[in-house]
Amino acid sequence: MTTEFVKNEVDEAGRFRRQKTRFITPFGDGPNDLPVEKDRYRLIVSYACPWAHRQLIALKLLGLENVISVGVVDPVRPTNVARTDWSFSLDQDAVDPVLGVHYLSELYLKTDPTYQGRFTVPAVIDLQTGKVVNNDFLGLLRHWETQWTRFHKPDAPDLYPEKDQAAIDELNDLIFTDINNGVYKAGFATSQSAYEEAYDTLFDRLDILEKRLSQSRYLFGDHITDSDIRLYVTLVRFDVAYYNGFRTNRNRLVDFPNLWAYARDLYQQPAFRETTHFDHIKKHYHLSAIDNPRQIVPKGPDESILLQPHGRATRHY
Ligand SMILES: N[C@@H](CCC(=O)N[C@@H](CS)C(=O)NCC(=O)O)C(=O)O
Repeated sequence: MTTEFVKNEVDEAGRFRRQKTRFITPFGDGPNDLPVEKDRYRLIVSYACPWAHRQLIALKLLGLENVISVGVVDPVRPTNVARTDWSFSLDQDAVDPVLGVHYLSELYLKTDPTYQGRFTVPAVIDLQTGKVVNNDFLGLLRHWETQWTRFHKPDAPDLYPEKDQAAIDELNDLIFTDINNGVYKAGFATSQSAYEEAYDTLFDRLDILEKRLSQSRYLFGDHITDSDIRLYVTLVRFDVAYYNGFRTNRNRLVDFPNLWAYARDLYQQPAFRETTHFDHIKKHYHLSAIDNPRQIVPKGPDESILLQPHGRATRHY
């Protein structure tokens, strides 16, 4: 498996340009919205995928994990089919127990037999039809936060507080464009200049956030918000996958004092730790996402250092 699968998403200068999201119908109470109903949907994720990981963190923080069911694909892409796909080979008989399919592509093609895009996670399936109704990797998080409030647990955090919404949106743009997607732009670039452009921007933005996190525990003060979830999913993959796999190697996460302590702070909270599966992350990136002809998965780094004290809860900023 190689980066071949993104070949349609590279421009003439070798820059990675992500495909447009196909299924974006929002959740809500409007006539054309997806109805907000318990036990109606199944969210298909890969634990390796940062865009899917952010959904799992939000579901747990908000108490939605018993409202929306979750199916997990094998982090290693199937090699017994000619297409690039995700399989349910971790499940008994390699079949998703709820949807009864072997591959994610079956769900996309059942929804639209002419579908031409990549078969991506996260994908929300309507259990009434077995079809993909939303694979909006950017918008889904906001839906759980703002449209699913009637099912939030009583002490759920407000991940998108009204007073900070404009600032959160602005910071999220930077986090998405230059950090979350920035690592992919570096990793999937097909020219030296496109790679270096992505690399320089990525580290410039990380330097800005490093400074910002010297002044507050989280990105917006002392409460976790949507932006923290978005940043965490890239940070926690940084030294394990991106640093060598995507050549984002100016320095490691552990070399940034504040970003590293901040990542430990988040990791030590159940919604983050319990959804972080390093075995899936390492296998996916090193076996399926990057060229690795000998298919050897790096043994390190030592992930237990994420449990070292972070000191951020008691620090004065
Ligand atoms: N839906 C978005 C982002 C989600 C995404 O790229 N997910 C990755 C895993 S992190 C995926 O499922 N890729 C499948 C593929 O490229 O075939 C996209 O279309 O680019």
